This record gives sequence, C-alpha cells and structure tokens, in this order.
Amino acid sequence: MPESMGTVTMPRGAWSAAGALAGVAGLAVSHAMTMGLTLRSSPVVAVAEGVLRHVPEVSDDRLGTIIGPESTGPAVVLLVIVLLLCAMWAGRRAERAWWQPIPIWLGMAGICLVGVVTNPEATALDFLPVTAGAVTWIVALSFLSEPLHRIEPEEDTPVHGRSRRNFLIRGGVLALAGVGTFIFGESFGKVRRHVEQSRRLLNLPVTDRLPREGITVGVEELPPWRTPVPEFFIEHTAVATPAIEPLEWSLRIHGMVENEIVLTYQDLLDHKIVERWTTLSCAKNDVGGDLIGNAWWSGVLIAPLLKEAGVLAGADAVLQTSHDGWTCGTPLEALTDRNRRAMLAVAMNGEPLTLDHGFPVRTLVPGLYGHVSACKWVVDFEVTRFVDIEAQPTQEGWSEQGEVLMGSRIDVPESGVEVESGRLVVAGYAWAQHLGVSGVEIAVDADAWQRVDLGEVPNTDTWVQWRTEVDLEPGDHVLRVRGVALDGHVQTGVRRDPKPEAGTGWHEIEVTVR
Ligand SMILES: Nc1nc2c(c(=O)[nH]1)N[C@H]1C(S)=C(S)[C@@H](COP(=O)(O)O)O[C@H]1N2
Ligand SMILES: [Mo]
Repeated sequence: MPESMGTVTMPRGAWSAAGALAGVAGLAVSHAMTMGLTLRSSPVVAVAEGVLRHVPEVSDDRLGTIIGPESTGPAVVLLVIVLLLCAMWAGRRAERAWWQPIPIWLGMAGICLVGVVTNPEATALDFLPVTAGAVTWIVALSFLSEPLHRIEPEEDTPVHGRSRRNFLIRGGVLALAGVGTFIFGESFGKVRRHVEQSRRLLNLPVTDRLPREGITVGVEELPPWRTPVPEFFIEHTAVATPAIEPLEWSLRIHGMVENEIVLTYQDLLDHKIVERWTTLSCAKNDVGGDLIGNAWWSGVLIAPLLKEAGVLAGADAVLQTSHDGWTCGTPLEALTDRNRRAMLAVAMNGEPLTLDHGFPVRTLVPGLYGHVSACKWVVDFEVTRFVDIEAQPTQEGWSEQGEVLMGSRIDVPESGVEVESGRLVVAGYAWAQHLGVSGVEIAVDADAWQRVDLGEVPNTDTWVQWRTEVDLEPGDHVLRVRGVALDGHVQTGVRRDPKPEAGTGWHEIEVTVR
C-alpha cells in the first residue's frame, strides 16, 4: 500500500476491513468447529436451509430453479455476503467505542442460532460453533481495533506509521489464521463426507423387516415398536463422532486365546450374517425415560469367532475397545452363550449402521446394558479376567455385570394431561430382556393391580407393547405400571437411582379427568 494513501483515507476503510476480517475469522472458526465435532452443517448453512424451507419455489425457464430447497449454494453465498456487510458495519462502529459492535455481532449470532435450533436434527452441541464464531468476532475485532485507535487521521507521526504497520501485520495474521482454520475444517469434513459416501455405497447382504401383525396393539400414539434409526437414542462419550472407512476397519481378538485373530470388514462379511429383533437399553435411563430402543439388527455371531480364537481357561471377560478409546468389560459368558446370540452388528433396520450408532461395526449383546456390551466403532477384543481390568464405565461407578433389569413404561396418555371422562386408553412398553415378559399390570390410585393386554413378541429380547382401557371418575388420578417376568418375579417398586446398576421403581403418570 503506498504511503501517501495513509493519513486520511486508510483509517475509514480500515475499520470496515477490520470488521470484514473479523467476520471471516468467526465464520472460519464456526465452520471448522462444525466439522471437528462432525456436526451436520455449519450455522450459515443451517440458516440458509432454514430460510429455504420457508420460501416457495421460484423458477425461471432459462435459469432453472432460482430459489428452492435445492439451491442452498447460492443462498449460502448470499448469506455470507450479508453477514460480511454486517461485519463491516460492526467494524465501523468499533471506531466510536469498543462495545458498539457487540450488539451487531450478537444479532448476527442470534440469526445463526435460530437457524441452528430450528433444524429438526439439532443437538445441544450445535450451539458450540455459533458461540465460538461470535466470540471470535468480538475478540478478533478488538485485536484489530487496538492499533487502529492509535492512528489519528489528521496527523502523520512515527507513532501513526508504527500503528499502521501493526494493524497490517495483525490483519495479515488474522487472515492467515482464518484461511488455515477453514482449510483444517474442510479436510476434517472431507473425511467424514467420504465415510458417509462409502456407507451409502455399501450393499450389505442384509434384509429389512417390519413388525409382523400382532406385535403392535393398535394405539397410534405409542412410539413405534421398531424404533426408526433417527429416533433411536444416542449415548456415547465421544465428542466428535468417529468416521471410519470400512476398508480401514479391523478387529483384533487377542489376550487369553490360543490364536490371535485379526478380522477385516470383508472377513467379517464373509461369515454368515444373522438377523434378529433386539431391544437395546441404557443403564442411565430414568424410570419412564427413553434411553431404550428396538431394532432389526444384522451382524455376525461372536461365539464362533471366540471359539476360533480358542479362549483359554480362566478368562471371564472381554475388554472391548472402541476406535475412540472408550472401553467396556463384557462377561465372556454372555458372548459365548449361543442362546443369547451376541453379535458384531453391521446394520440396523436394514441399513448400514449410521456413524453415530457405531459405523462400521458395533457390538450388540441382548440382555446387557450398553455400558458393558454395546461398544460402538469396536476395534479390539481382549479376552481377559475382570480382576485384571477396569473398563471406563466401571471406573465411573457403573456396574460391572450389567444384566438388564425388568422395566415398564406408560406412554399413553402423557403424564399431566386433562382428559374427558369415559373410557381412557392406557398403553406403553415393558421389557425383561433375556427372561421375557409374561404380564403387565397397572394400578389406578390405591386400587388393586389389574392385568393388561400384551402384544406378541418375536423373542424374549425385545420390548413388548401393552394396552388397556380404564374408566376414571372426574378428578386427579395416578396411574402406575409394573411388569411380571416369565419366571414369575414381579418388577420392584423400590425407587433407586440409575447409578450404579440401573434405576428401579414403577413408572407413574398423573391424569386429570374433567
Ligand atoms: N465407543 C463407545 N461405545 C459405546 C458408548 C460410548 O460411550 N462409546 N456408550 C455405550 C452406552 S452407555 C450405550 S447405552 C450404548 C448406546 O448405543 P446407541 O447410541 O447406539 O443407542 O452404546 C454403548 N457403546
Ligand atoms: Mo448406557
């Protein structure tokens, strides 16, 4: 930049430039964070998608679709331009006082936040990129404002020159950092997109299945018996979901075995695929909670693999390790028990596992809680003894054996609702995995327990739907539910917190009859 431009013109434009640079840096940070956390889309993209969801399609014969759900690209470009104009405005406000641009930054962040939270798939993590972007905007602009404030437009002193150089250096550093951050985010995102692509292209020898007639009890408001994958609970400690190429995946079976085995994804698929309905539940689930789901799982039985490896006498556990470093200890007996049919699952409801549910391979052991068994992104099986290991959940105070306790839940009606007097349909789910549910009972207020109707089940490892009708007097009522297992034992009413083993107690709801 020629020296002569300095004194008068540079500062004005410089404030806008500072704002724009800060704006770019914030967008780069939020983009990189989105990719790093393997979230679905950056805040800006989320806003663009949100807006497009509400505009009617506009098309033009020559140009094709101008606006519409397909045109996220142009919408994103437009939005970035608008945001950068706002950022330049914020930069000019910074000339007056340091706090002046803050409302503008917060307004911009607010728009992004609305875009993010209105996305149907948003999770709590989606807030992070917006927040990080907003903090970057504020910090980056202060960083650039500092030397600019020392430039007095009417003077040309040595201090002025130094400050201008200082400003240019800071601006350069920030621009480089922004570009670097963006490239880092893109490369991160590319890995994930590539794995998503590999997942889509897989053609697994698996089938899909819907529940046969008789399983559902005909209450529409009940959550589906076969939990759709997008509604299936997700529980893991990994902040960034691992993205693993099937071709790069392998499982090592070692430890107390005669022959160590390493299986690639193709090796795994060369085994016979077994398929089965199984309910998976989390020990963290509160009574009445939804950390439980039921799916049609496809995979390879673990028992024959362990037999092939030749388990040595004395072993009683398998320490499973995930690609993300998470570990869990699984009772060996549950893995080798042929009735239990523990599997290395590759598909859920007829589709390859999603990345969040453990793509490409996760363990599934019917009747055991997830924290002792259902290792996602599993890469290592060490045959061992419980006395020699301490898996992550056990260190955190969770039980070591993790056998699923009998449970039951009232889903319909919702607790707290007001209903008309007359017959009221009451329905829900019960489970006693591996043991099987023989009956479900509900009680209204202090009345006696009464049996309800059960749906059918394909095996004892799935949950069962139940339904009944009750006549309630006007007023407030409490309804509670309990299960009875096939071996005759009745679900305990003793209230206990989930940690260490699992929550117990009967699920209760309140209804008001008009
Ligand atoms: N790698 C890994 N696998 C994991 C976990 C985890 O934190 N990391 N959580 C476990 C727990 S506690 C549960 S309940 C199940 C949940 O499986 P889902 O997210 O597919 O429903 O995964 C298990 N597998
Ligand atoms: Mo869990």
